[in-house]
Parts: sequence; C-alpha cells; structure tokens
Amino acid sequence: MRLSEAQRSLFFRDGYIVIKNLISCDELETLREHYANLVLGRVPDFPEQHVSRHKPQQAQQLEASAPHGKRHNRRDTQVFPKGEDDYNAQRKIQVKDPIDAINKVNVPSRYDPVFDTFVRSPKIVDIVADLIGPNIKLYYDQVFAKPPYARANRYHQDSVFWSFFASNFQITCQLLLDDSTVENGCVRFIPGSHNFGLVNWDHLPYMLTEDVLAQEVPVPVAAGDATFHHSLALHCSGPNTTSHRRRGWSIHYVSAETRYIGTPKETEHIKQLGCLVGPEPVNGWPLIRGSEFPGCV
Ligand SMILES: O=C(O)CCC(=O)C(=O)O
Repeated sequence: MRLSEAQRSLFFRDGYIVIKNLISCDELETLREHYANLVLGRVPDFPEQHVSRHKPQQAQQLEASAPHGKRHNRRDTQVFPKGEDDYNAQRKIQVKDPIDAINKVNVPSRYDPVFDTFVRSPKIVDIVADLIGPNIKLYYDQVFAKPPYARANRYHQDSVFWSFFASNFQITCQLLLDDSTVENGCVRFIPGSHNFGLVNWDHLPYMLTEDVLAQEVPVPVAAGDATFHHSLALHCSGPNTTSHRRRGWSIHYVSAETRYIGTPKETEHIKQLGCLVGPEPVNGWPLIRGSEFPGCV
C-alpha cells in the first residue's frame, strides 16, 4: 500500500499515522502462532536472552513517584501516565497462561521465517519508503508484550536511544497482535513533537510541561492495525489495567543512507543486540530495499 499525499502530510504534521487493517485476520493468526512458538521454547535456536519474562516473585516495588501535572507521574526524570501503582498486588500473582508472562521479545524476525517475511513485506516497506525514501535497512524489531497489569512505559523519543545514527529520522512500524485500548495501555503521542528537536533525559520533564502533556493523544488500535511513527515523536504507553495482554510488534527501520557514528562502547553494545548481519555496524544491518552506501548503516 502506498501512502496518499494526505496521509504523508498527516504523518509530517503529527509525527505518526494509523493504518487500519494492515494485515489480514489469517496473517494475524499466523503471526500469533509463530509468536507462541518463539516464547514457548518451540524454536530451538531462539536464545532465551531475547525473551524478557515477568517474574511475580520479583515484581518490583519501585520508589514512589510524584505527580507531574494532572494525569502523569514522575520518578526522577521519567514521566509516565498515572495509574500503575493501583495494580501492584495483581503483578505479584502468577499468571495462568505462560504467554501472559512475557514482557518483551527481541529480534523475532531473525529467528522466525514468518516474522522475517513481514519485515520485508511491501505492505509495510512501501509505507516506510514513502516516508524515508527507497533505500531501507532494518535496525531492530521487538514485541512490547505488555502483560496483564503491566506498568506504564515512560515518555521517550526513540532517537535518544539511537545516538549512533547521525540522523534523527527513523521510522517505527508498530503492528498490533492484540487490540490495544486505553485500558490495556495503548501508545500515546504528543502530536507535532517530532519538531521539538532531540530532548535528552535530564531535560525531558521540562519539555513535558502541563501544556504539552494536555496535547497527549491516546491511540487505541485494533489487532492487525499498525501505527508508523517518527523517531523524534514523544510517546509513552499507559499501564495495562486489564487481565489481557497487549502485544505491539515494533519494527524499526533506518534509511540505508544514514551514517553510522557509534562510539566503541555503542558498537560493542550493538554487536550484542543480535540485529547485525555483518561483523561491524558499518554496512552491517540487513538491507530491506534499495542500495547500500559506504560508511553508512
Ligand atoms: O508499545 C509500547 O508500550 C511502546 C512502544 C514504543 O515505545 C515504540 O514502538 O517505540
């Protein structure tokens, strides 16, 4: 699917866009089956280190957070939607379904052929190309599984984590494996915040003033729908206040023309992530479409 001019304009106005019914019901079912294979140990090569599991006995009692405006809390420099402390007791109870015990799954596309097919699918890549151009690499993919009663996800810009890219314009497609609702912790965006520039952690609480937070838009979407967002878009997600999981598969794309500027420490870290196909990050990420560029990703 190609984006219309109106959809492109919407993306560049708000920093994100919703695409309904990106995949069919059958495709969704297949992805869910393959997700289960990965997390239930049916894919022998899939390293356990790529699955983060919720352990009720270790459910953290974090230091108290302070109110930050009317609908958010703050812990140090982290700002996030209110409400997660109402579910501290539920997080300590063992879930019945092992799929509900998963917090996050890293790089499923590297270990499962169905996930790999989707990261290369024109359904997704055509849209990415309409936003960042014809030369595209896959940086990383991860499923934010948000189990029952999971905590909120703090406000952030993806680019803050990706300082090893010289450009701050990458695209994430988040494809929903479950309905994502306000109650189970859908993603929330500040429209237009991709134009604010890069904001580091220390400055974030001062960027997220009451006026800015009043512009927050929760974006509930159905299973099989997707959102595409700019790596400078400020976003977070609320706590899961329900007994149902909410899995969002985030696929992060980068223009193949992006120069790699990682420090030796960042380079070591990237090599541990399991997302490279080459020995080094320079010309090391999987090419999804178009051409390679020397000195770039
Ligand atoms: O699904 C979430 O809770 C967070 C998603 C996110 O931060 C991302 O895709 O960049």
